[in-house]
Amino acid sequence: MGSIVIDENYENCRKLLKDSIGSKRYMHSIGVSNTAACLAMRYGSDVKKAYLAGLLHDCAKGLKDVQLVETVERAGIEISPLETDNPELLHSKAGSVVAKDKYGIDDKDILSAIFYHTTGKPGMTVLEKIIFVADYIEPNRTDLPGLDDIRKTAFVNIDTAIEMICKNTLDYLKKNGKAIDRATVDTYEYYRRG
Ligand code: DGI
Ligand code: FE
Ligand code: FE
Repeated sequence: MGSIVIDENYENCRKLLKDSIGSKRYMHSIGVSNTAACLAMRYGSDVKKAYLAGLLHDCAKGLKDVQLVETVERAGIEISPLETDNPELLHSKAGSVVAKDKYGIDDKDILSAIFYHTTGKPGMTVLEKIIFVADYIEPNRTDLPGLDDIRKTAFVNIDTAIEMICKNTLDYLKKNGKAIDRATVDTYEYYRRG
């Protein structure tokens, strides 16, 4: 770990995060970190890593579109035409860069969980799955279809929960005429097959 995450309760990290993403998004991040820690207990993953990945998963959310593009480009990460048209999708990839550069996170598992948290991907690691699911089910989330059922399922079979989340997201994107990223479809297809 780098210099910013030096104190036990990540006080520096929390202050920096709250200042850059605002209190509402900060509360969401706290919800994701606690939920991720619980899922890590259930699935035998590192609880502290899950907590920290959850806390920082949206750390790039305060960046403007041009900054998201710039951050991702600077790190040499390829940007698809769909991402160019929908730069908000880049907050996960940019988040892994920000977590490393600004928050001093070197842990590859944490960085990849942040990187893939929006679309997911086929064959996710346990920590990647945990952050993907915790983001959707954390206690501050409301008004999502079937949320109670997804919350319960997350602690029974996390792959089934991923399938349910992807289905909801795809339905939402179609209903609202939004562009669908290949990765979002691939994640659904992979976890649907079980
Ligand atoms: O950052 P959060 O709001 O906490 O959650 P997130 O990172 O999962 O982002 C959720 C948003 O991402 C949600 O509004 C749907 C959107 N999203 C997910 N997959 C796709 C997508 N948006 C587009 N345009 N295309 C996708 O494939
Ligand atoms: Fe996000
Ligand atoms: Fe989030």
